Amino acid sequence: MSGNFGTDFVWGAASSAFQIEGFSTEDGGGPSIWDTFCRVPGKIAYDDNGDIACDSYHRCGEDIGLLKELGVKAYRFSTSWARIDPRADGSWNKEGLAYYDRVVDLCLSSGITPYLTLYHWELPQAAQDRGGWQVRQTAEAFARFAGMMADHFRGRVSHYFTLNEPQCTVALGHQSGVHAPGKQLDTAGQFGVLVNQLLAHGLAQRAIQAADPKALVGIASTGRLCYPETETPENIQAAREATFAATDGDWTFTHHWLLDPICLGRFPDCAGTRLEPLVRAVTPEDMAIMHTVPHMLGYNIYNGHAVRAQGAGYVYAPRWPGFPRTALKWPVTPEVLDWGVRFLQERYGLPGYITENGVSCNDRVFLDGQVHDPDRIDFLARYLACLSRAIENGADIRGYFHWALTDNFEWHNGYGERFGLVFMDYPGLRRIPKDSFRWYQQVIRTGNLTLSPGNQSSVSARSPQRPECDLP
Ligand code: IFM
Repeated sequence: MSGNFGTDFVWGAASSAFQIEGFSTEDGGGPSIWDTFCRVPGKIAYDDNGDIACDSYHRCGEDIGLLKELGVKAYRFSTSWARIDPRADGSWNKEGLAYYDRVVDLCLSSGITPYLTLYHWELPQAAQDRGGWQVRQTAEAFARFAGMMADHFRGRVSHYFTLNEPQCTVALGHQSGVHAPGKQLDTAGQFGVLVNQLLAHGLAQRAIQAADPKALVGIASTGRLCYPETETPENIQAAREATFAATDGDWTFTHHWLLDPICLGRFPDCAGTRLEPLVRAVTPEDMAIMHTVPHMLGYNIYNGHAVRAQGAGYVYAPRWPGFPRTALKWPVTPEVLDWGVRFLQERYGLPGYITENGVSCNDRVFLDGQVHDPDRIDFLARYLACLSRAIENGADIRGYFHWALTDNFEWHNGYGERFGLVFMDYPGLRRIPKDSFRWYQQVIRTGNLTLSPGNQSSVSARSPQRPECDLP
């Protein structure tokens, strides 16, 4: 099957600084909250840490060579704020910045457009010591950093994402505490962290545009998405409602609590919830800052919920025993790249990019020395077929960044999870392109989603895994 991806479609791959670079403090860089968090016993699986990671700090040439071989048009990577601005006070660490000059210049000389994420969770520890995302000062410091970056990279970088998945900074960093800085705040505290990130986005976008009026700015969002269990009008409406529901229970992991203020200038309607008084306390002046509409939205999408209409409301369709899951036990639900994307498009109407999508598999080197990952190929073929369907139905999705280019440090799961198209042979760090690397290479070249050149069976745009049975 060929996807409906036009010739301008931006095929890419993604990474983030802390997950691949290692050597945070080399050449004058400062520690980030993740360096600190990794030192707390029991926080990271296998007691892993980011000290070396994939050593991309020294091997970026090899990684960008792989991107070139893959044939991507764009590379989404993040710059470590702590490496460049270790005290988060605007005093530049020139050597840290020089590393990103190399990354950007290597991309450009390889014909790859850099899509630069300014914050992918590596908050300078110095900023955390002053209150981190619980204080407004961090938003202001981030905006200064963003403006300086846009000034420095003017003419070389024209696509920026301000923050990556602020939802995770709230939910994992300040609610459950499984991510740095490991806080467990109450609802008011969590909402404060969201507000400061919303201010950070608005102030940063303005600073970027002031420094480089030609720059395009976005934000990378994640959260719950739903799709109809079967495509009846009632189920479609139910899935839309479930996607954008505002409840006390799970507001932190939703797209709309981030994107409504940014794109629509208001918070979701949350009458009758604990959030209502918090929302009412936001001043019109702050809302005006938050309401800085981006040029593009980034969507990081991995899975979703099937929903069916029930009475005047909806229910999540139960997942049957043995429901397909990834190595991380995340459900495999390709339809989310169709309906989830359509719902986001309807609500925000902005050009979008899938800034992350991919799968963790139990990859290993086989006896033949290769890394065979049919699970990933099957996953991507299904998800991309669904994305193609969303585009066919009017969703303005302009690019797709596979998460990730290489296996890397998967936060509190350490190096145990592998999301890469390229296998990282720890600890020697030999990079071995997986079968999926070759498969994605031919998708980029031809737009063809067939599973393998010898297998012409078409890929269904729906999950064929649903068992036929009479059970309710
Ligand atoms: O590895 C992460 C990434 O840093 C943020 N989005 C989800 C990925 C997989 O968990």
